[in-house]
Amino acid sequence: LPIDPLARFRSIADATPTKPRVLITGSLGQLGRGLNTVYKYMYGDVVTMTDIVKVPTDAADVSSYQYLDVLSQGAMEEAVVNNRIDTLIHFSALLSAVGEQNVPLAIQVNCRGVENVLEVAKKHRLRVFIPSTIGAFGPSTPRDSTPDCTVQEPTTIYGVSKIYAERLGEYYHSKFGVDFRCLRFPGIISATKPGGGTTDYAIKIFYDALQYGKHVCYLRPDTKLPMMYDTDCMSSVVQFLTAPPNLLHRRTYNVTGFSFTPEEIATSIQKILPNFKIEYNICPIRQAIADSWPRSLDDSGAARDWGWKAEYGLEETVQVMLALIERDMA
Ligand code: AKB
Repeated sequence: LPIDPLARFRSIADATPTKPRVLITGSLGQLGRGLNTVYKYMYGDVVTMTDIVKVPTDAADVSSYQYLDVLSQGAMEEAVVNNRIDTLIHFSALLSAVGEQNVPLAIQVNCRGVENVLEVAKKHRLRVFIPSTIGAFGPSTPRDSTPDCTVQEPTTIYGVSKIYAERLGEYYHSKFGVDFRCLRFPGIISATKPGGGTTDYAIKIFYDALQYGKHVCYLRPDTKLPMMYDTDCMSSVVQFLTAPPNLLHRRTYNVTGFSFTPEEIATSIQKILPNFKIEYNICPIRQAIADSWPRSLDDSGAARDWGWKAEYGLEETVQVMLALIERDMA
């Protein structure tokens, strides 16, 4: 692998030896299992993983798992009390493309879920992390080097619900002192299944490249979007959650890796797999969403305040994704 994926987590754990007790909602989605593995590496068994589906039988990495529907505040409180939780990481959400297909469910999960999380955090004095997204911006936002503080007029229910999470979290922080922390993620590239987003092509392209030698992309070849590799995403979460509160000048920060178009990522894959081909069959819904989002994010606020820095660029990401998926397929 081009980068030692564990070095950063070792130094964060050394600098902050106090073990947290963490509950992750939606932990069987794209990011939860990876974050559980990171925490296990840093502090041992400190995570209670929760979700509403059965753990896949081959998921050897899933430990301390329990059913939790984020729409039940009582059940969430019970899980927090029984497991002596001090840090709640709220990953449950319907993403951008799937949210447009079921707006009432997106409102339930994304808005009611956040309300429950913040109430439980207030009552039990929890540190709480809720991810936001480039989807919280819209067509009237400056699309290049989008700053932390700018116009936010999203056109998807996902974006609307994420602004609600940002603002409600900031409100609970200033009104009730809840230690709310929020990062706006770009598309996350991981060797795990994504769940109904607009940036999902940037994962599927690797599986297709190795399995079929060809990917049919639902976005135009020149659609530039900001992205970040999985390990950088994990380290942004643990680094931000261990940052002393006095360093934080805001509670919601942009973080990002690098930006590319489908054409550019295909060219990078072709450097390793010369016969790989990309074709296009545009999905108007996902294209319209992508066209309303930033092309790149300015994350200098996170860099300045708590030392955030992404390590993976496009070339490293392509190398590591192909290596991991090839290993899993073997
Ligand atoms: C999506 O595409 O909906 C997500 C995101 C950028 O928030 N991956």
